[in-house]
Amino acid sequence: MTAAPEGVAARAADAVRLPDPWASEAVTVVMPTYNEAENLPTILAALFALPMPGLRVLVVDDSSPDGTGELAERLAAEQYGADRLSVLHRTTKDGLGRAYVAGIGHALEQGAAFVVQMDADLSHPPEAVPQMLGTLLSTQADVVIGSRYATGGELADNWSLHRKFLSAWANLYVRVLLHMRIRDVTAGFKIWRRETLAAIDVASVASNGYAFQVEMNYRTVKRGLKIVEVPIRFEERRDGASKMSLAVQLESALMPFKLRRGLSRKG
Ligand SMILES: Nc1nc2c(ncn2[C@@H]2O[C@H](COP(=O)(O)OP(=O)(O)OP(=O)(O)O)[C@@H](O)[C@H]2O)c(=O)[nH]1
Ligand SMILES: [Mg+2]
Repeated sequence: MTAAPEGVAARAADAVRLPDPWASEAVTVVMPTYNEAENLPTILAALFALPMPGLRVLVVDDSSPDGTGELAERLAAEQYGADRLSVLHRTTKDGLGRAYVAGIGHALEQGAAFVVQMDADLSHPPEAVPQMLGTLLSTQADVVIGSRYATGGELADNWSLHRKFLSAWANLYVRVLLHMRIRDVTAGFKIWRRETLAAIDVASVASNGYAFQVEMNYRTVKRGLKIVEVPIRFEERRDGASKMSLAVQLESALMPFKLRRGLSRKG
């Protein structure tokens, strides 16, 4: 069952409290949005309820017809302040990967020490963010993945059987083809150190959709960097429509072969 909006923020306020200076680290959540106006106020309320005073959010909106970008601007001006919430407006919807490359680049320019990748549809539990940062710092990992398939991780019961099957199949396929020992290799919920993003040259990552997540992992593994998974419970999107398309699925199916042959620009 999906929790009520107040429940999401209450759980966030109750999240793991990190000791200082960790609690106050400069963390930027980069959140791509396309028609997420129904979800945005809830996810932002939860993120800003976390006991992490250094946390900022950068919404990367591709001119959503439902006004998500303008709503984010309004929330920044009237509620959270431009120092905590900012919006990167892009003119065309050209996929999750492009939005992330632009957003992560922007967050690094603005001085983020850590970057969180997160969906806006309430699939990723905001209260896991402090735990993921704590794990990153305490295990000296280079990236931490919020993982549906690590021991203790969960998938919401209402995720359709079709989506469960597709996700499990995609994971197996990628792990076997690319020899990566990551349990949730297509996960979109992660926290990166800025040094890791520099080391994998995020600006040159070419793929989009789920393949973007895979290419980021592949570059990290190739450089011998350390990936740690933290179990999370993944919820079905609360409101709004899915942007999953056949193009996204086809790209995900082909990208592992490209990566294997080193065809991705800087693989
Ligand atoms: N800026 C931008 N954001 C996007 C684009 N495509 C998807 N998103 C956002 O990326 C996040 C993940 O997309 P989803 O539609 O939830 O994809 P999914 O999780 O595979 O599918 P469902 O949860 O079933 O809808 C959401 O916050 C979307 O609004 C895009 O082309 N541009
Ligand atoms: Mg989603």
